[in-house]
Amino acid sequence: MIHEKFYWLKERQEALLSRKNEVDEAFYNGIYQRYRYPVLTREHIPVSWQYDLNAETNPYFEERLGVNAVMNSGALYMNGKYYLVARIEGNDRKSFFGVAESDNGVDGFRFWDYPVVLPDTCPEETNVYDMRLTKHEDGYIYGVFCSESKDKTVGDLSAAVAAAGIVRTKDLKTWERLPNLVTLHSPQQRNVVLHPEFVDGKYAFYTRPMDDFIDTGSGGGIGFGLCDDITKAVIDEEKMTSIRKYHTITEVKNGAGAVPIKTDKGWIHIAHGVRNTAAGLRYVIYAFATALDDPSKVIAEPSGMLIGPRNGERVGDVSNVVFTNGAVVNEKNEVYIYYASSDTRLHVAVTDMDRLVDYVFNTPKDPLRSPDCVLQRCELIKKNLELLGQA
Ligand code: M1P
Repeated sequence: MIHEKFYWLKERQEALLSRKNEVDEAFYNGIYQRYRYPVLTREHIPVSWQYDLNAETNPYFEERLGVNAVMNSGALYMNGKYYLVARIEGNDRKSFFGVAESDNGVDGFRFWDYPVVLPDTCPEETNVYDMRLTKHEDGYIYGVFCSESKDKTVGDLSAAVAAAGIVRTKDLKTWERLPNLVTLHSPQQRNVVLHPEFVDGKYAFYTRPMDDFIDTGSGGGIGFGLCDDITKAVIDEEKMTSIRKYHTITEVKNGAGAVPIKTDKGWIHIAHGVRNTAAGLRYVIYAFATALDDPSKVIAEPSGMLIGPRNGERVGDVSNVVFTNGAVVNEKNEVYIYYASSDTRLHVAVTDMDRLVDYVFNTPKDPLRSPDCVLQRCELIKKNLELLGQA
């Protein structure tokens, strides 16, 4: 017999799933619009994933397999629908993936009946998260994610090794697991993204060379490497693309985010940058562009952040974080950037290609020093005051 509480909980969830999202009118920057409600939260997880519905075996209708957070999601726009492969973190701290689908990209996301069950080919793998979905010109949809295992070479119980796991699919239902990416010169990798086109006839990856699980150490920023065979992906040379710089939003580390978006002027990348503060690390989202004929060469890098955590977004399991690993463009050239806040929930910011291109190519660069930054701002003010006739 189904427990009566199930119907109560289901009705409550239905109200959430059918709630219309609204543009957050209190926010304006001309670049994108924020939305009032997150698009995915732990409350979006189907009741049947968490509760035993049987009144005999669960008389108190207690949560049996709770979910703690729904966050960093890969994104795909396909056949008029918006798909997210969300990172779902159970109460047991292990993450897994679930596909959620929506007709409009800003609300109504519903998870499919079952979470994604990836082929279990790596016995050492303990945790998986942050899948980037690349619709590659070879015809497959690739999922590149962080595959984490315990570092057994040191005595520290929490020491871990991060590698890039690779799967591919045609329908988000059947997944083929390929061997993890091997980078010959970087001991660890996280935030790896597959470029959607062949480069010089090869598969191209954005990497994030790391000496250690948390610290990038000597890793200078976002790398770029080529490999001949994705079924045995090995990268020798990692060239640097967007590099970390002193006293900027990327000082501590940065990492590729969404799959690059192709525009007439270049590939637009939406990535994350990390700096340190007295309250711990602060993660923000920034953008840059690389050349169409050389996707490793940065040709534009607007100053500062594109999206930072605001209001309630600032607080969560890992506070003061916004993080993206998915953005899509629809046939109207609208751009949906999915970003998680504080490792807890997922939001959307919506813009369009013209605005995004304008932002990336016309926002001034970071002059890197306060005296130059203030001069840059004075120049803007001067022009404006002249225009206003107040100079
Ligand atoms: O906790 C913030 C983010 O930390 C990691 O990002 P990075 O590798 O750049 O430090 C990731 O594990 C990410 O999942 C997480 O949101």
